[in-house]
Amino acid sequence: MSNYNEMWRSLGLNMEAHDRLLQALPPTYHDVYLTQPNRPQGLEYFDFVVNEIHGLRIQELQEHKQNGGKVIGAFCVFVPEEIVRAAGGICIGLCSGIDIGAAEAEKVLPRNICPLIKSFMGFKLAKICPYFESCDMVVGETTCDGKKKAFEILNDYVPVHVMETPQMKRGRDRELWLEEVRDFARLVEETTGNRLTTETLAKSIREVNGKRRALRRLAELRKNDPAPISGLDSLLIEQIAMYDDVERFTGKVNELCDELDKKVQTGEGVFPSGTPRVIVTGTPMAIPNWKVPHLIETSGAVIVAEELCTGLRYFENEVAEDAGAMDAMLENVAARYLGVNCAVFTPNTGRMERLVQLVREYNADGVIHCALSFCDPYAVEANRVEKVLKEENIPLLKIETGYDQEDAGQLKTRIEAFIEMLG
Ligand code: BJ8
Repeated sequence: MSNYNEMWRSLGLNMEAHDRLLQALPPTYHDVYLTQPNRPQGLEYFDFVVNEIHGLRIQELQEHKQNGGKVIGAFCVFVPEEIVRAAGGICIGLCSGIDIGAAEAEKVLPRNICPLIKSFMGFKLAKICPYFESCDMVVGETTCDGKKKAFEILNDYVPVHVMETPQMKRGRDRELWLEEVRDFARLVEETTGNRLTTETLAKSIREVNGKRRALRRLAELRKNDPAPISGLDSLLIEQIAMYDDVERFTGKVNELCDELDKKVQTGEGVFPSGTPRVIVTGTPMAIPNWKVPHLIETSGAVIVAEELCTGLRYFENEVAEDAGAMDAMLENVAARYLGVNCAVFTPNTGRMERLVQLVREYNADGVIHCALSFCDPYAVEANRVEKVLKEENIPLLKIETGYDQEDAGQLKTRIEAFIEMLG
C-alpha cells in the first residue's frame, strides 16, 4: 500500500504512527480471518476491501472531493445516511475499534473511559486515520454522556455537528428527533451546496434500503444449520457496510448470498451441523475489534447473529418508501431511526423482546452479552437482559472488555466453559 504515501501525506497523516497501524493490521487479519476453514469464495471482495482499507477507498473519497463532493463522518447508526447521499455527499462510519492512539487521547480524556471514545479521539489527535482526515464535517450525537462530552473536545480539531438523540420514545421525543432530522437535512444542504429534492431523497432511500435488504438476506441465511458463513465473516461485512460504496457493497453482498444459497441447498457449512449456536449482543464492535467473536468461534461455537449496531440494529428496519412529499419523507427517515434499540433509551424493552425473538428465530443455544469497559448504558442494561433471558430459560454469559489483549486468556476460559455447558 506504500504507493499511497503521497495521498496520506497530503491528508496530513502522521506517517510514522500510520505505518505502525498498517503493520499491525495484516498479521492480525491473517490470524483471525484467513485461517478460518471453509470460507466462501465471495469473501474475496471483502478481504480485498480490508487489504485496501486505507488505500483504494480513501482514493475514491479524495476523487469525490476533487469533484466538489463532501464527506461526512459519523460515530453512530442514528446518523441518517440517506440524507447525506441525497445531497450528493458520502457518509462514512468512523471506526474507533483499536486503541492505537490511546496515549494522545489520554491527554484530553480521563484514562477510565470507554475505549471506543478513547479510540476516536486518539485517531484524530494522533492523525492516523485517513477517513477522519477526509471528513468535511463529523456528526456526533447525545447518546451516552462520554460521547456527548467528548464531542465538545473533538470540535476543537474538526467541525462537529451534534444531533440531539432522545432518551425515550414518546410522542414528544419523536417530535424532537424529527426536528433534529430536519435541521440535519438543512445543514447537509449548506455543507454540500446541494438542495435535497424529492427525487434524490427517494432514490437515496431506495439505495440505502437496498443495502439493508442485502444484509438481511445474509442474516436470514445464517438461520440454517450448518451455518453457511461464520459470525466473524458476517461481522466483517457488517463493519465494511459502514464505509464502502453503497451500490457496489450491496451487489457484492447479494453475490455472496447467491453462493451461500447453493451451500445451504447442498448442506455445506463453515462448522459441522450441531455446533452450539450463540447470539452476541451489546456494544458495537467497530473494525478492527474482532477479539470476542474470534474467541467464541475458536472455542467450539458459531455466532449466528449480532444484536449490535454493527449488526442487526444497523439493517433490521427500513425507511418506508411510500412518501411523495419532502416532509413526509423526512418523517419516514426519522421514524426508522427511532426503531434502533440502543441502551441509551429508557426503558429499552424493545431490545429485550427482540433478543428473545432472535434466540427462537435463529435457533440459538445461548447469548453472549459483550459490553465495552466503562460503558454504563450497556453494562447496567445487562441486568435487564439477564432478567428477561432467565425468565425464558436462555443461557447467558456476560463479558466486559476493552481493546487490549491482556484478558484474552481469561475470557477464553470463561467462553469455553459457557459453550461446553451449551453443548
Ligand atoms: S445507537 S450503541 S452506535 S450510541 S460503547 S460510546 S454507548 S460508553 S456506541 Fe452506540 Fe449509537 Fe447506541 Fe449504537 Fe457510549 Fe457505551 Fe462507549 Fe457507545
